[in-house]
Amino acid sequence: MSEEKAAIQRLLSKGVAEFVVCGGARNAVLISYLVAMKSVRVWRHFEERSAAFFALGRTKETGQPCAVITTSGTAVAECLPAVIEAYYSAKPLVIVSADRPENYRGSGAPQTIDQENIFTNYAYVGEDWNGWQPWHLNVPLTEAKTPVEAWDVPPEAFLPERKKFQVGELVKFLDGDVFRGFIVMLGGLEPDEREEVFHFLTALKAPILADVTSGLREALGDLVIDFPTETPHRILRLGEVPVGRYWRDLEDLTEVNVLSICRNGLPGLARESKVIEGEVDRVLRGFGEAMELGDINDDIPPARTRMSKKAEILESYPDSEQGLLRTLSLYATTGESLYLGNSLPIREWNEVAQRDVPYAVVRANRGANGIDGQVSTWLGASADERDAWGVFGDLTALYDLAAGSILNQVEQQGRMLVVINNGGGRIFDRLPRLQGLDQEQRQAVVQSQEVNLIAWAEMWGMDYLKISSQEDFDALEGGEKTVLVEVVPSESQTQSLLAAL
Ligand SMILES: Cc1ncc(C[n+]2csc(CCOP(=O)(O)OP(=O)(O)O)c2C)c(N)n1
Repeated sequence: MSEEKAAIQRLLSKGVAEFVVCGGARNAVLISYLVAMKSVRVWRHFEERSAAFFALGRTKETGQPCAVITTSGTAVAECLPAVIEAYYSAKPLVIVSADRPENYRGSGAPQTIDQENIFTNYAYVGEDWNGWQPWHLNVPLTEAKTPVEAWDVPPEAFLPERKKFQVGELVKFLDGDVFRGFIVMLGGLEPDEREEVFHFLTALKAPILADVTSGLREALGDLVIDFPTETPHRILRLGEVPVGRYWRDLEDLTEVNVLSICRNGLPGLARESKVIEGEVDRVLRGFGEAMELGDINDDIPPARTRMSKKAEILESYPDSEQGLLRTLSLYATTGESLYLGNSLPIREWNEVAQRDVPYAVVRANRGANGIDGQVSTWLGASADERDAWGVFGDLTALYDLAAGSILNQVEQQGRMLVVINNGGGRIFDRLPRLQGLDQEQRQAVVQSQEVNLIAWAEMWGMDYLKISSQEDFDALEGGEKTVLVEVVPSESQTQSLLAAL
């Protein structure tokens, strides 16, 4: 069997059934075999960084591994950011790098770098990949010629190792002194974790600080609070690290006992806290029926008054960033899925988005909090979906300009690529500890920019709509092609609204 076939066979035996192939000569035979195979799905991308994030998006959607095939040299290195994101979100991203034969190593010959173990501890290398982290398969290849004979072997089922966990810590936690204040913090959840979490929390009836990426915020209704009235004694965190400010505050609130239940087993806090590593739904099922704890600190305000003050302020500044985002959140309920790109849109969505209608699917990349590869991850995760909505900051979008090259391979009907163009990384303007920067320092941190996004739409054949006031929403409509929706908020209204809030 050829070296290429042997490598593909190894991937198939681990359940890899989707591939994103990137161009090159050294990997051309590998690509040729894959493209000819009927039993695997193949995507094409010219840029390895975006390709790897796209593949990560596929793993998020399917729960199955997806492999990127690269040539040798720096092409492999481009996959590092996606590998890191996959590592922290425990996703089966696979990188297959063609390499020059072993005797070339250290020679300085063209396109020859030291690529064995290039991802260090972020990717597994070896025979016993367990499916819970990225896998790097480096394949030294002699220069075989095309064409190759047709060959097709169906992939085996993907069977990640089952996580082993103890629920004793959770039993103790819920049995302890919860009457001194107890809240739940809900971060991003996997789609198959949501139902069990919903049942557990509706039985528990404790107040919940829920991120929109949990996919449960709207469904949990009145249990969801904006902020705790008093510092609670205990916090149970479920899913990914929550995006809101309160989680960061917890770093210093060391008197609060925190127990996290999450897939990557990382506490998400640098100070003392407890963790149970496992799929959240399986851990909760292992625990059994939750007893009602209720709300000891009266954190849950009557539903009707909760949003009314905020709604009033939003109405006074309709064309502020938050005002436009709120209207966008109403339109997005018609979508099949929602993806939130970077921190500020997620935070603002948490704060001002509508809460009456649940979004069918909510996704984000929160493993390492990078602003890179976000558009590509969205495209991968929603590749087969109509009416897919993605919302990104302007720098986040600019980071992933090559993402559009794969648009013609994904479903575009009703697709909405929304960019909140507030002229740079405005999250830094909102941080109290950065308020003392002078003008020049601020520009360097915020990276103010004035690009013309119409050109990006033209480049990849997208339709384009600019929204800078509420009236502009009248023209917002999905079509056959992706619509790039550039939202340009009024800076003065945003500042007034922030002051009022
Ligand atoms: C790869 C990477 N580089 C830098 C950062 C630091 N960072 C976090 S948010 C942000 C700004 C994002 O700006 P933009 O996408 O315009 O969103 P906004 O904050 O304005 O909503 C930056 C640079 C990061 N998270 N990831």
